[in-house]
Amino acid sequence: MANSSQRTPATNAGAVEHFDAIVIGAGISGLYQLIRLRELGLTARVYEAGGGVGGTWYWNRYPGARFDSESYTYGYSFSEELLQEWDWKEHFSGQPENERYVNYVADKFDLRRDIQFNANVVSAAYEETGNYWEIRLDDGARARARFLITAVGILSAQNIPPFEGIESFKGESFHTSRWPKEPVGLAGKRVGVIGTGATAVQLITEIAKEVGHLTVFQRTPNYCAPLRNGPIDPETQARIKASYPEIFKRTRETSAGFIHDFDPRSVFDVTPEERQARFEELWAQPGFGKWLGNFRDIMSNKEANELFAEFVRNKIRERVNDPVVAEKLVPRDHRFGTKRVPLESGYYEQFNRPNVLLVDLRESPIERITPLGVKTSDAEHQLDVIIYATGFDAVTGPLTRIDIRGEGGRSLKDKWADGPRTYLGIQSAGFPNLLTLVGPHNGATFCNMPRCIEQNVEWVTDCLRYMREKGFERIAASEQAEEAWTGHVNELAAGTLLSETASWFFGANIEGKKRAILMYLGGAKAFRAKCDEVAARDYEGFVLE
Ligand code: N01
Repeated sequence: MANSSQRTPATNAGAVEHFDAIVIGAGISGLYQLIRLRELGLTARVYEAGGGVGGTWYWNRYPGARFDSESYTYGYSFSEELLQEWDWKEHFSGQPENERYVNYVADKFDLRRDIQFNANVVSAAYEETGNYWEIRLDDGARARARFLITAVGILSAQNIPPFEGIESFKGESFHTSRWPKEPVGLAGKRVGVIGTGATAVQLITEIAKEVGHLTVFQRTPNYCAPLRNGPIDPETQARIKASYPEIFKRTRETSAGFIHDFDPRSVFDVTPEERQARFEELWAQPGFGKWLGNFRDIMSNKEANELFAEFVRNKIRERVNDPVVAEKLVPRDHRFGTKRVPLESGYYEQFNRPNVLLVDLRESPIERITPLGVKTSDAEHQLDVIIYATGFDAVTGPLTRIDIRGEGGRSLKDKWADGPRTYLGIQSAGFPNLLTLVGPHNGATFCNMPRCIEQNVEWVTDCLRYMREKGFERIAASEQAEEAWTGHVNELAAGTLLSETASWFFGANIEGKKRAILMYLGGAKAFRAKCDEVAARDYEGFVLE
C-alpha cells in the first residue's frame, strides 16, 4: 500500500489515477469511510455522482423529506466533539437541516479535498494479475486502487415504472429522489403524485395545502402511523447532549439500532383492556415505537399482527371524513409492519381537503401517461406536474447498475440474477477486495442507518488494518462462507410475515427482478456479534493472501 505522499494529483488529465482505496458515494457511509481510511494512512478518493455530500440527504430534497429516526440517534457517534457542537433543532429533523449537518461534517473533517463530485462511476473491473480495481466514470476518466469500497446506499437507484407514453407528458415531472435544488413552484398547480409509500406520505402532507389540486394515485394503501415531531427546546437539548453515551449504548442493544425495541411480552399475555391501553400508549409516542416497540409477536404471529392492524385501520377511519375514501386508505392486502411503516404528520387529514382526490388504482389502473396527464381506465386526470414517488430498485440496484466485473470478467449483476449471494453482505465470492458497505444481506439494511453504517465502516477499517499488519493484499469471501451466509439469510426470511408481502425488501417492486430477500432479518445486534466473531477468528470465511 502506498502512503499519502505518493498520491497522484487529481489534475493529471487523461492519466489513470492511483489510490490505495476508492470509495463510491459521499453519503453517510462514504464520508465516514474516508475519515477512517485517512486515519489508516491510506490514500483514498471518493467518487460521488451528486454535486455535494449527503447521499440520501443530497438527493431526496422533495418537500416534506425528513428523518423517521430520532435526530439524536441518527447523527454520527464517532466524535464527541461533533456530538456536542451540533444542535438538532427538531426531534425528527428535515432534509434541509440534514443536508446542512452532512456538509458541516464534511467541512469539520476537511473531507472535500478527497472527493470528486459529479463523478458517475459506470464500471469497475478487477484486474487479477495486478490485484487492483479499475473504475471508469461516464466521462471516460479512470482510476485504480487495491480496494474498492462501495458506499452507494440501498435506496439510491430510482425506480420510474415504464408507463406507456411517459415521454409524451407536456408538463413538468420529477422523481422524488431527483428533486431539483431550485425551488419547484407548485402553488396553484394541478399536481399528481404516483405512489403512497413513506416518501409520498411525507410529500403529500407537505404540498396538499399549497397546490391548486392534488391527485393521489394509490395502488396499495399503507399502515401509516403518527411521527409526532416537535422542536427540541434548550433544556431537552442539554439533556440529549449529556446522555449520548446512554443513547448509543441503547441503540447498540436494540434489534434495529433505534431507541425502540420489541416488548418481550406477547399480545396474548395481557387482557384485551391492557392491550388496548398499550396500543394507545404506543400510538401517542413519537417515532417507530408502534412498530419496533410493539409486543414481540406482532411481527411473527398472524393473529397478534391482526389485532394491531385493526387498531391502525380504526385510527385511519377516525381521521378521514368520507367513509368511502377512508376505506380506500385502509390496508387489507398485507399485514402491519411487513412493509416499511410510513410515519406521518397529518397525512390522512389531507384527504378531507376539497382540493385532494384519491384515485384507487386497484379500481382504475393507470393505462398510460398522456401529454395532458395520467389516463386511468376510467378517466384522464389533467395535470401540470407529475411526481413519481415510485421508490427504488432497492439494495442491489445501486450496485448492479454499475458494470462491476470480478475474477474472470464475471459480472456482479449476472451473478446476482437469481438474488444476491454474499458473505456478511460485505463481500461476494469472485470479487476480491470489493467491500460493499450496507450491501445486500448486511445487517445495516434493516437498521437505523448511521448506527449500522458506523459498524460496517469500523469493521472494514479494522480488516484493512489487520491485512496491512499481516502483509495481506487480497481478501476474498470463500464460496463456502458465502453459501452458508446466503442460506442463513434466506432461512431467516423464510416463513416470516415479511416474506408473505410483496415489498422492496424482496425486490418485488421491480418488474422482472427475482424475488429474494435483500435484507438481513436477524437484527443489528446479532449481525454485529457475527462480524466481531469473524474478525476475532482471523477473518474466518475470507481467504487472505
Ligand atoms: O418507495 P416505496 P418510497 N403504478 O417503494 C407505488 C425510505 N424512506 O420512496 O405499494 C402505481 O415504498 C408503490 O405502490 P405499491 C423507506 O425505507 C425513508 O416511498 O407497489 N404505483 C408505492 O406506493 C422507504 O421504505 C424516509 O402497490 C406504483 C410507491 O410507488 C423507502 O425509502 C422517508 C407503481 C413506492 O413506495 C422507499 O420509500 C421516505 C406503479 N407501476 C422514504 N410502482 C426517512 O425516514 C410503484 N408504485 C428517512
